[in-house]
Amino acid sequence: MFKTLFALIQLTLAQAVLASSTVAILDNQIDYTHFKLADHLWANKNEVLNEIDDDNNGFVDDINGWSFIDNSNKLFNFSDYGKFPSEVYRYYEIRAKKYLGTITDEEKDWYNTIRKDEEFKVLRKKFSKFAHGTHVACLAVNSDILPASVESKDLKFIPIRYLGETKTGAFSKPEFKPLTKGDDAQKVEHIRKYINSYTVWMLGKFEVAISYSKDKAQVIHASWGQGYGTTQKVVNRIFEEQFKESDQHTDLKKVITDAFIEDLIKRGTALLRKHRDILFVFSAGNKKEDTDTELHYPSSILLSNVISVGASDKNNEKASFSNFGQNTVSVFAQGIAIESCTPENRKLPINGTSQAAPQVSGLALKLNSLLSNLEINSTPSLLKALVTETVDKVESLSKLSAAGGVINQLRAFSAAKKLKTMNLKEAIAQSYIEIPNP
Ligand SMILES: [Ca+2]
Ligand SMILES: [Ca+2]
Repeated sequence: MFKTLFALIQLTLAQAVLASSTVAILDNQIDYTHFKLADHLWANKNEVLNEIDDDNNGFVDDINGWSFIDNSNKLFNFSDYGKFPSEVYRYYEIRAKKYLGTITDEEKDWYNTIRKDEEFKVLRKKFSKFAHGTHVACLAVNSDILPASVESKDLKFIPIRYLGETKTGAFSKPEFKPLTKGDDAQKVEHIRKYINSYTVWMLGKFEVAISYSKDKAQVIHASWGQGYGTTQKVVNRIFEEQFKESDQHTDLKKVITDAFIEDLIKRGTALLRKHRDILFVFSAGNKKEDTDTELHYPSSILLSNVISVGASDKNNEKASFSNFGQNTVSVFAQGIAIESCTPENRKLPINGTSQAAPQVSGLALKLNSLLSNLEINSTPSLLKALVTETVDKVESLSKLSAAGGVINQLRAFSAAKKLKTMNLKEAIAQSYIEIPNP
């Protein structure tokens, strides 16, 4: 009798320690009421809706997350519901078919016309702000494939409204005001100072969001970035405003662009190095660029707690649009016609590294819970190793990424389970025997 009771208590204790894992998603607004997300929404146990900052973290009533854009707990603009015509949805569906090779001639004509329409471009940008975060969030907590002992509800996300800018505070973008007096050298110095303030702004807001998330989440996810081309555009625009020209100072602009993006990566590295206990997962970007040489912030940051994700296609080849980098892209994940949630309980297939990366965050969450359940100490570098060293190895990806392949969830779970009885190297080798490379 006592033996049975003892066994029962043991069982209850074991169930009690089963661990949930949380990802903070830094994005646009997220429709957390979507039926696929509702069970996964993080809840702040130390906060109630009473206009008081109960947990004294500086954020009043942050019961489910925070909007740094509204500086409030308003995580989604429900007034945006119903604002987008069916053409926008059709556009994404047909674009997915284009990349899958199943597009018809009639659809191709429609697609090629509408994608060049200026009014439609504006609408698409608005739709992206409306739907991007929700699409990403559903992929990060997707539980179609789970390891034994991990349940769907164990995967949690914190919506962080991060993209955009505000009028005041850490999220207010510094404004460039051209120097009206002085010589060229002084004007160039003025530009350099502005770019420094821009870098400080970008890192500052990242630091604020990390500080908010760090004691709540094991993973911080960012499906966004600033590539070399965007950096160049920022520099060109400032030169235009300062010198009222667009085709001079070519060499100087390049020097300043290079220094700008290098400094972003350097200071970003210093920032993330301070947060070794968090795993950061970044999308590599969609500009077909080599992020080893054309640096992409923040995904070109090289640290053991950072995973940069490129997009692959159904044949495990690089998706045509995806960035790549033998050093700076850690791994690939599927990024074509990825079906996931959009607001208003809808779904849509969308292409992008934005879609590939949250699958890696999701895998890291599952691994983190699995390791906890196995009573194995989970660290960002162990999670990274389990994600990147259990890939489906692909010859063509070996020069385009550090891991040289595409994530394989089941093999990663297999390796994690084996850590109970063997070291990481052996566990990974055994996982390839259990699930052979295709
Ligand atoms: Ca609070
Ligand atoms: Ca409160």
